[in-house]
Amino acid sequence: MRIDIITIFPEYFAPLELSLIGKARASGLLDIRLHDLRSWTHDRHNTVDDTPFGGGPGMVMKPEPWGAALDDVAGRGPDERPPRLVLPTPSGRPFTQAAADRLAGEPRLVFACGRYEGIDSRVAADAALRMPVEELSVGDYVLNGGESAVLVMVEAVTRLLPGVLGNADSAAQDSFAPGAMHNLVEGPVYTKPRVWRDQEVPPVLLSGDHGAVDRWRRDEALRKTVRTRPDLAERLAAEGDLDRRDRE
Ligand code: 6GU
Repeated sequence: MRIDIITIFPEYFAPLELSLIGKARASGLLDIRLHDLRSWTHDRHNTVDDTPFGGGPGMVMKPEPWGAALDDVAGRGPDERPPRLVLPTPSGRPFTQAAADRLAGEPRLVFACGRYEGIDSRVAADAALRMPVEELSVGDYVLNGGESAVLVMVEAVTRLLPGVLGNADSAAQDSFAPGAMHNLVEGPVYTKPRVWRDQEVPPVLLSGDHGAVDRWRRDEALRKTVRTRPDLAERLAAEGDLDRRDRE
């Protein structure tokens, strides 16, 4: 997969050189390219923002540098498919595991990181004439810019690519595995020692009874989901994925 990120803070993405994503890049599995938006400005101050038409607080990102950047970065050869353009914004549709799965199936993604009060709205409308465009939000809170949201999205998407996770982690991609966020949140987990600061590991985990362990894990995942994500538990109940005993 190829990912292009356009930003006024390329340094923000240094973490993408670490750990599994860094290894996937080094091995050629992942091609992540960073672009400084200011290299598409022509004035002495490399201006990327201006005051909003209609008044109001803050600044809006100017369309010209964005238009030129997207022409260069998201342009395509004569018989190539254009990339999918992702615009991180708190006003976008929610970025969910399902959205991550969908984006992981794309050969090319371009992320355009807005700052200030956002990017002049004509940029998305113009890009949409040539490529699929979607606005995505990582949650109901306000960030200073799209950069940290793009770090989140890139990590959630790239860990789904074949070969990016080690074998031990591949099972986590099973849509019914706890932690995959397709149905339940993950319950408690334990490792050695068996007793730590007077706390014992639940005995069922030491029983060797794999069926009992599976049932216990599902029960604990359900209890945790009801406690921390009543919204998820409600939806599962409505979809008939929980039987009555599970909900009690
Ligand atoms: Cl994608 N961008 C910004 N600036 N704030 C956010 C967000 C994105 N998602 C939630 N808050």
